[in-house]
Amino acid sequence: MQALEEILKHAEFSISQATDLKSLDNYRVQYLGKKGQLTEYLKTLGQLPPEERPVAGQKINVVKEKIQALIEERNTVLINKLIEDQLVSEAIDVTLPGRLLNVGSIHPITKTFNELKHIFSKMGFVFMEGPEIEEDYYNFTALNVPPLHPARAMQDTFYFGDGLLLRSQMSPVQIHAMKKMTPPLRMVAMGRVYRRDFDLTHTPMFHQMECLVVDDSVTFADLKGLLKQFLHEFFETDAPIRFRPSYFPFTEPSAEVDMACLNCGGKGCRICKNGGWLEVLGCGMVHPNVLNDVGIDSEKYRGFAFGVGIDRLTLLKYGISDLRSLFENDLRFLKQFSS
Ligand code: 2NM
Repeated sequence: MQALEEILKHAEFSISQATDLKSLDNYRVQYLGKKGQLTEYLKTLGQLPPEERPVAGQKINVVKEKIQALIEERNTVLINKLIEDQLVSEAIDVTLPGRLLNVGSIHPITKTFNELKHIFSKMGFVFMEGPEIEEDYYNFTALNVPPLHPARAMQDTFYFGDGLLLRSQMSPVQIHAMKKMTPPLRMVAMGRVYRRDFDLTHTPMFHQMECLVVDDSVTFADLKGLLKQFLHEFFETDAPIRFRPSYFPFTEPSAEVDMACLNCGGKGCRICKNGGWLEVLGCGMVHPNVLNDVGIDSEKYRGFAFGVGIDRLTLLKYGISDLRSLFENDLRFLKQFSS
């Protein structure tokens, strides 16, 4: 009896000192396991005189239940502590500022696309599209550039053979439109064009906008007025513009248009290569051959057209010095256009 009290006292002490579930389980084995101290006692019951056995057995069971209860109690305490520790260590501070989402930005070329669409829609132009793979006829022949004409060498073209090519300008879209519709016509075609050019200022794919008006009495003065309004609105400036005579097979007369340098105002700088002027586009009155070929009577109707490089417009407007940065998709560059 004395010894049982000793075991209980020991058990009470050691169980209360158990700091984790593993050591608590060790105590369970030590007292209640198959070879545990109490189990050993139960085995010795047989050696007692028969009349003492019930009392001793009862006493052992009482101690056993007490120890079981102690372990149970300690177990609950340890598990609660474990949960509490976990709650503390995994706590989330909901008052910390959130991480910013990585928000995308509109590509500068797309920005220019959108602005051009806005400007020309307001002026009553419709936007039309066409295939990037064209027939030789729509890209050249219908534009007054017959086979073997030297003007074909003005821009090197990607040919597929079988009379197919990658369009080298947006004018084939105008040819399709003129064949389908009847004047008066005010239309714009914007999109990708392809030429065999690759250096500091040329990429084999670039973007062009071509604009066409066909009506019974349009003149070069209308073209000048339209271009002046367009350039001033797009560049948000009233810088002077000038027309220089030029040559395109599909227009007569033809001109190239310059705008006073946006950077130096015409004094001469690195951007305008000290000339004071920036070349921005080509234009002219649609050649009678072109009108007649698409079935528009050149005695009754006139047209004017211009073509402009969207990539170049974008470089000039945003002061970007290297054309290639438009095509590299470097996020550090693109992020600057996120507003
Ligand atoms: C330019 C310059 C001048 C042009 C002509 C035509 C068409 F189809 F009506 F004949 N579309 N675009 C044209 C005229 C394009 O690009 C520098």
